[in-house]
Parts: sequence; C-alpha cells; structure tokens
Amino acid sequence: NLVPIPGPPGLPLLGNVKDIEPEFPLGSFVDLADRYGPIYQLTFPGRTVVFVSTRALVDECCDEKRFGKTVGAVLKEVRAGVHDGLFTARADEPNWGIAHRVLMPAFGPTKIQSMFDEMHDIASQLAMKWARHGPSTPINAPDDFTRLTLDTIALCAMDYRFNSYYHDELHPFIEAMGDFLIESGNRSRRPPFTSIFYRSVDEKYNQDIELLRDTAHEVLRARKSNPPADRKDLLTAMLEGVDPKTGQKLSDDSIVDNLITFLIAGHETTSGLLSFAFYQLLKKPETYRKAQQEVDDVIGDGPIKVEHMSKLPYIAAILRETLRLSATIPVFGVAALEDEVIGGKFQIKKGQDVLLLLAKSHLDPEVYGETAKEFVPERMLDENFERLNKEFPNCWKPFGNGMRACIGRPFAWQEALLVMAMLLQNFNFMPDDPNYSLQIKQTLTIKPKNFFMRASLRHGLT
Ligand code: MNH
Repeated sequence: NLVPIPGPPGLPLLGNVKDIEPEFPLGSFVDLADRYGPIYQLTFPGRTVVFVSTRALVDECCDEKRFGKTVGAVLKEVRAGVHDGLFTARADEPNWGIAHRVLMPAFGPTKIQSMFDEMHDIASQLAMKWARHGPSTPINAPDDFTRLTLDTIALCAMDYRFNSYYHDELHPFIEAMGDFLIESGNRSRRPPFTSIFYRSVDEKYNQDIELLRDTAHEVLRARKSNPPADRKDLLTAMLEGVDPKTGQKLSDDSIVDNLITFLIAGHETTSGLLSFAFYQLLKKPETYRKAQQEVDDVIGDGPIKVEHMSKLPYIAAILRETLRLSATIPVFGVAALEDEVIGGKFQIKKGQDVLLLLAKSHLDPEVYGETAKEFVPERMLDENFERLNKEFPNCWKPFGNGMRACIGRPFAWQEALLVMAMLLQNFNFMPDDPNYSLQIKQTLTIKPKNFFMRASLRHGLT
C-alpha cells in the first residue's frame, strides 16, 4: 500500500520552476513543507526532487546502506569551477577517496590545536578593528566575520594572508565566489536550451571561475617558490601526502580544485554560524549574560589559550543551538542506492535525489517539543545533546552525514569557540537597530542580511 508523494502541480515543460523564489529558494522549500507536509516532490525540466523534513525521514535517508551523497543540481554546476574536488566529487570518482585519505590526517586533534596561534592572530585583528571603531560605529557583522573566516582558513591551511582587514572592499575572491555560487544556483533552475539568452551572464561566470582558479594558482605558486622549512599544513598534505591505499599523490589540477574547495567550504559556513550566534545573543540578554559569565569565569581577563577551548560548555551549546535553528548549509542531498520505501509508504526509486531539509527537520516537535522554534542553548549542553542524539538519531545534522560529512568540523569548532570567547571577553555588544528583524541571504549557504551591531570595549584589549 504505497502512497504517492504529494507536491504542487507544475506547468507543462517547466514543472515547478515557478514555485521557487530564485532569490531565496530555502524560503520556498520551507513554505512548501508547511503546505505539503513531511515529504513532497518537485519537478524541474529533466529531473524530480523529493524533499523530506522530519527527523524520522531524515534518519532513514542517513542510512548509508540505503542512501549516499548525491551531487545535486547546484553542486553539479559548482563542478564547473572545482570539478571533482572533495566537496563536489561523485561517489564513484577516485579523486574523492584519494583526497579524503590524504587530507583526513591534517584535521586530526593535534593538528587542529597546532593551528590555534594562527587562528588567534586573525581573531585579534578583528578585535583590534572593532576596538578602534568605537561604540558609535555600526559593524557589519557578517562582512567582518567573512573577513575573519576567509583569512583564518587561508592562513592556517596554506600560510597565505588575504589581509582582509586592511581593505575596505572584500577581497575580489569573495565577490567572485559569491557570484559564482549564486549563478551556479540560477543555472540549476534555468530551463534547457536558453543559453543563447545568457551570453553575458555566462561570460561573467567564466571570469569568476578564472579569478577563483588564478587565486588558487597564486597560492600554490607562492608555496612552491618559497617552501617553508618546518611547516606542515593542509597545503603540505596536498603537495606531499601519499594515499595509503593507491600510493597516488594529488595532481596539480586536483590541488587547485581542492584549494578553492577549502577556501569556499572553509569560510562561508563558519562566518554564517558566528553571525547567527551573535544575532541570537543580542535577542536573548539572559543567554548573552550567561555566555559572558562563562568566559569571565573560565578565562578571566588574561590571554585565551588552546586549553580553554574544551572548557566552554555553554558557548559550545550556543553554537550547536545556532546551527540547529540556522544550519548554514540548510539542505543536503542524498540518492537511493536501490529502490526504496521510506516512511513505510513512499516509494523512492534507485538514483532518486532526496533533499534533507534541515531548516525543517531541526524544528521537529517530536525531538524538540513545544519550544522547537525557540533559541534554548541549555538543551544542547553536553549531556542533553548526547541524550537527544541517542534517543533521536540524526536529529542534528548541520555537518552532513557519514563518510561525506564535513571534514572541517573540528577546525570550524575551534575557530568559532575562540572567536566567541575573545569577543565576549573584550566587548559589550548592542544591536545597531533594536528592531532589526532577521532577513536571510542565501548563496550555497545562508547568512543574516543587513545585520549590524555595535561594540564597546569592556576594558583594555587583552
Ligand atoms: Mn564543511 C562538507 C557543513 C565548516 C570543509 N560541510 C560539509 C557538509 C556540510 C558541511 C553539511 C556536507 C555537504 C553535503 O553532504 O553535500 N562545514 C559545514 C558547517 C561548517 C563547516 C556547518 C561550519 C560551521 N567545512 C567547514 C570548514 C571546512 C569545511 C571550516 C574546511 C576547513 N566541508 C568541508 C569539505 C567538505 C564539507 C571539504 C566535503 C567533505 C567530503 O565530501 O568528503
């Protein structure tokens, strides 16, 4: 007794193209989930996509014996810039396994801890900038966090300094990257056989890709022409690492693909996380006070050290709760490995793409009860977090799933903890506009739009 998957009726040829708001597809996905329920389906020229939005359905789709990562429509377009780099490689492409095995060790706990000083260097530049702004200058939080995370990944992973705080405009790489990702999304929704109308758009797209690749080549060239004596970072692993399984090394093309991949994947998501975290803190003074208290108790007004990072459970809970309500990658895609039935009655054919809608499944009342839509970091304190994940497997998936889960998670975590701690230690923050209501900008990831705050020093900078 199978039941058809519901969904909005579409137009001939175009299918459901018009049901998606191009500026903010996530909003449409969520609205459709509110209208059609836990599972629905959309049709686009040449393909059908199923969306699931409850914890239970997401859980079934996270079973790697039944489903595996799919390079969905948008990522397929992103491949025009980064090919089979780690993020965009298909399951059957050998370069994924090679890069995965060669690069995993670079994200081990000791390696991440050894990056602390460089993370601290960039975080201090941010604190210095905001201290000099003084309390009456509005701070564009998402922009400055983007400078922070881009400079951090480039310095830690490849010993390259974008020096974003020394420029008013964001680095051209960031603009090219944003436009490239947005256009990749647009292309994935463009009807076929219309490319003749998009000539100048295509030209710009190719120029953006060229800029991304030139930047990566420049990083690679700088390293090769001036190899550091005793530095072992991600780029070292890319250049020297040998895959234990195949004995292969990464080719130069694969290194460029992965450098861009890491510059993109390594900063967009974390800057969004920090921006949403501050948005939430400013809305909840009580939470803010507890977070600042934790920093004062654990670190005081002395220098922040790597040992402190494991001693900030409330800040960690704030970050988890932020990623629950605002997963900065709000959807990710899997495909069925064989013909499947999910939810006991919905048929999913082999190869069918299924999008896991975290923006809904993270609000599932089965898991989070009546306060599901509220920001309550206490539920994410270590013991509670463990209990939730045990009772409701796959209820919290901001870092993706299984073997294709985020390789940079420990990196992002240390960076975000450090930045939260340093900012709370040194500043009191205020919203610039107390009536700000959240708007979201979506590329491949999401960030708050037009979110400004003000910072006043609590004492001299530490
Ligand atoms: Mn990250 C994959 C979320 C920080 C590098 N990342 C993923 C996926 C999610 C994700 C979700 C899986 C996507 C999919 O299934 O299609 N990542 C995050 C979040 C943060 C984050 C929410 C911060 C917060 N990611 C980082 C950082 C780096 C990084 C920092 C690099 C230092 N992420 C990656 C790479 C992959 C990935 C590389 C692809 C891994 C793979 O497929 O093997």
